Amino acid sequence: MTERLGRVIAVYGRRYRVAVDGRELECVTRGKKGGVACNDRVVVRETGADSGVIERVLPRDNLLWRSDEHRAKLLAANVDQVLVVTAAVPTPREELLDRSLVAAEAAGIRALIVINKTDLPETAAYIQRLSPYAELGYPLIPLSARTDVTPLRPWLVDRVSVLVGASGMGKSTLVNALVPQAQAATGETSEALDAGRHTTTHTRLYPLPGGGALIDSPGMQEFGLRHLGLAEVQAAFPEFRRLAGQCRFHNCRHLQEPDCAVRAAVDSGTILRARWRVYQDILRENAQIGH
Ligand SMILES: Nc1nc2c(ncn2[C@@H]2O[C@H](COP(=O)(O)OP(=O)(O)OP(=O)(O)O)[C@@H](O)[C@H]2O)c(=O)[nH]1
Ligand SMILES: [Mg+2]
Ligand SMILES: [Zn+2]
Repeated sequence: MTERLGRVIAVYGRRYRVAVDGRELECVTRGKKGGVACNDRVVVRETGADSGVIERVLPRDNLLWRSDEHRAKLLAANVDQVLVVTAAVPTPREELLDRSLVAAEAAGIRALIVINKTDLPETAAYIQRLSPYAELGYPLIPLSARTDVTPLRPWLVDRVSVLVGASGMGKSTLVNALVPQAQAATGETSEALDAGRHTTTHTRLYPLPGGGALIDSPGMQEFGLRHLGLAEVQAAFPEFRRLAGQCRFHNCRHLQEPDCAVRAAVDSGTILRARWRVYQDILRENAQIGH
């Protein structure tokens, strides 16, 4: 049968839903190839009325992905921005925020921080805590997915945005508020465990009524960045980039080297120590520094 161009709009494990000429085909890939991400542009061969095979993935503008020691986990391709969704409740692991930002930077995708659940009293202090991120260049967008999402709307027009964050932060609630017909499942968080319940199980793209699209993804616990080399990790921290050329050694790793401008900034409080720790953790995991 004929080959057609399509766009991947949902990823369920190794099965894919592909939009082709206004129709949706259930697809698999041929053989064990590299992997397909949500919003990939693909060439599909139809194998039945509602089914097809992805023959190949067209070149990507960008790719947001995670990786651990075993494998790559593709989040989304060809996106305009990453919306890192966080909230004061359930208590987030802040590292996840930093790692999401690093992944976006390394993929060359701009990142915004959505602080959800402003209707909760805990949120005011959390917004304060995250204010240094605005100085790093990441817009902070506080809102309540339950009561008012208008602060986010202007950021979304005609853009493809992927939502990432821990379980229970309210990504799917946000999708439902912005895409009335989405009907994405949302889940109660567990107060006892102070955690989400991993309600969303697959990645899915929802077209926005005014143009653009939102990609919802399953809540993550870890954000592995094994695929990044030293230079890429360093370049993914805007606060390090500003100090480029100011360390004594041109190849300074900003660890224990003498006269390191980054460490001086950490000691003086201009760079957040927590982010410098995340930087070291990433290098350690990737075996770029010893223990
Ligand atoms: N108070 C309050 N609760 C919210 C808000 N947004 C979402 N929630 C609640 O937070 C819980 C988790 O919401 P979900 O949208 O399922 O969270 P998620 O990020 O999609 O979670 P996963 O799919 O597991 O990754 C639900 O009980 C929501 O009703 C908000 O703005 N305020
Ligand atoms: Mg969800
Ligand atoms: Zn240095």
